[in-house]
Amino acid sequence: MKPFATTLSFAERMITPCGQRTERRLSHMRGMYQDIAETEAILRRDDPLIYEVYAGGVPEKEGQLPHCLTVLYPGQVGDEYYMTKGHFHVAMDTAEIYLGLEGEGYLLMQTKEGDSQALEMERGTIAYIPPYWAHRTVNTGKGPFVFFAVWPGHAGHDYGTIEESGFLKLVMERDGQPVLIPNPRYR
Ligand code: S6P
Ligand code: ZN
Repeated sequence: MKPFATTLSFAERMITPCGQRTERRLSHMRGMYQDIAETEAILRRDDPLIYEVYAGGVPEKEGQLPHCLTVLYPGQVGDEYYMTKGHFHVAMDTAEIYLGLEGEGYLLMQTKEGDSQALEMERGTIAYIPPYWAHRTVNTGKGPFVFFAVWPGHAGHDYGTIEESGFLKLVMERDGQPVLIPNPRYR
């Protein structure tokens, strides 16, 4: 492999050239939002784009540092703000760094032992996700919440655990403000 550089375009909110672009629509997140009836009602009309991920083109291999740009759009399903699926790393003892570039939101984190933490993120926030912590971002702002992430190449992504259990905390709008509340469906 040879050294290379790519361009993070702040205006276009993408990495060029991009290794891979992934889009997550509401239909990819069925059952993840608290209000299942509202999810299904939205899906009968439309399939909104919730977030896009632009990968920087580095292989997910030991020794490498894959990185990507996430563009999480503003919106809500009922009172719950748009969010990413969230995941643990398969190699649990791997960390990750997020750098906030635009907009605002929360980085929700939790461990399998039931510890939970939420960090507020905005442009310039460098958030550190330690080993063993699952991570999900939530857009609580009016515009796109954009951040850059870097993680160890052998980390791997476990989405199944979160699909089963959900996150300990939900980020909901109450009187126009984001509030964190315990997730009644957390298992
Ligand atoms: C990867 C890193 C992020 C997320 C992205 C989308 O380790 O945490 O790049 O992949 O923000 O979230 P998710 O949970 O759908 O992968
Ligand atoms: Zn991760």
